[in-house]
Amino acid sequence: MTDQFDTDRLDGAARDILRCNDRGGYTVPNGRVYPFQWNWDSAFVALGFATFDRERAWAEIETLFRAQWDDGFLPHIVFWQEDEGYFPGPQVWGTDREPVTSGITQPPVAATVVRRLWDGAVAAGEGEAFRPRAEALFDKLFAWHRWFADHRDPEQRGVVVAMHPWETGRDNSPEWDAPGESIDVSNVGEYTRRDTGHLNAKMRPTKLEYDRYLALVQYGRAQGWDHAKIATGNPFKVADVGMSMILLRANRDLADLADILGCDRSAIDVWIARSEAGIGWLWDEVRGTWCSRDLLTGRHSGFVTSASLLSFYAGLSNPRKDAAMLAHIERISARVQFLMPSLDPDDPGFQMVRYWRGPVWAVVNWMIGTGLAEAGHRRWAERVRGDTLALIARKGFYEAFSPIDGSGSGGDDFSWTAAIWLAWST
Ligand code: 9WN
Repeated sequence: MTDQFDTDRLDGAARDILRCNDRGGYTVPNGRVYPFQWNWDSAFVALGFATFDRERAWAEIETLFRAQWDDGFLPHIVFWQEDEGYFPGPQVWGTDREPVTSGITQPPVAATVVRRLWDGAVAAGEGEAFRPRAEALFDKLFAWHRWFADHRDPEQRGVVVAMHPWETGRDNSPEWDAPGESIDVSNVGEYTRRDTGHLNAKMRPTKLEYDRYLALVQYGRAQGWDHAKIATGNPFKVADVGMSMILLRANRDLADLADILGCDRSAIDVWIARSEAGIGWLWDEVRGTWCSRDLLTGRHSGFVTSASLLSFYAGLSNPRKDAAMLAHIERISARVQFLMPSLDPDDPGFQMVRYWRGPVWAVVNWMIGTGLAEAGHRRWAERVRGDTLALIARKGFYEAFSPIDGSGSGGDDFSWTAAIWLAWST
């Protein structure tokens, strides 16, 4: 598949992007638009580094966990240095921590990545050298996953409840439109966005969406970023299908790591069992899809998004539901040139370049493709991988891509896109 591309040149370009965005132990997603360390970006970035610099790959995750809070919480942004280029910056978050961080988290892909880093070290005959680092990271990953169980599943349903659209990593997905209506934006006040100064506003969330993002930040700050209080009174509580599938997968990988390292896996098994028993709550029988569900109203979003297709990655297997999801892929594949659009192209709200309302994201494709391959759906797995590589080879290392014509959306020279290229092409 990769033979049709100038792989050597593109591998070199991808490595250059990671080196250029390296700020010394951590990597910024894009130097202009996102000048700090982001949580799930760093996890994916480590997959890229692992293809040419194992030491640097481990350091990426270790640096991220240096910002972990005492209760296990792992923030979505770490503000290691000042930079005026991004809003909202550290003063707006007001978490009053050292290092300065945001007060919300992001999809927990890190355990899955550490599991892969470990396998890579063992394959290279360096398992024993990396064992102490794997053990140290295991404890931190375990504490983060326990934090999810304690604070992001208030009804103990085996799902992950997002308290902010930014936590899901899919900021302006239409899944948050109806739940967002209950957020009072009347007191948000004036603010100046930076994203629309760097990028075409057509590719970004709207003013109303930003008002909601800011209102939720102000709410969390008013609670002193006490996550127990936030889980009780937050005006936005949505069981996110993406984070729920990702955490289930991450817990399976963490349990494997426990076995490998000789650690106790009993609590992890409880979390896995709870998810396996409860995640069916996110199946929308009417629409025939996995999707997010508002905890406050009980309503399913009803949207088919790229996150709906992470059930395979989560290791879920149900012949009827799997067949329904494969039928969605088949239908969608006839409507777009490049899989996997972040929103069903048959949805009236589909927009080919507006962020999480249409564009293809390499990192989500990596998870979808990995899951499909593991579940034995090789044809679709290869299609998703091939489309991802083709988009990058033809258009460049963009943040995201139009599924219709492949045009780049968002920032260029993007770290996680470079990382996925390396992880999938080599
Ligand atoms: C807010 C860094 C991040 C990604 C998210 C993506 C976008 C931030 C923003 O960029 O979100 O966290 O300001 O737009 O949606 O998934 O981690 O690349």
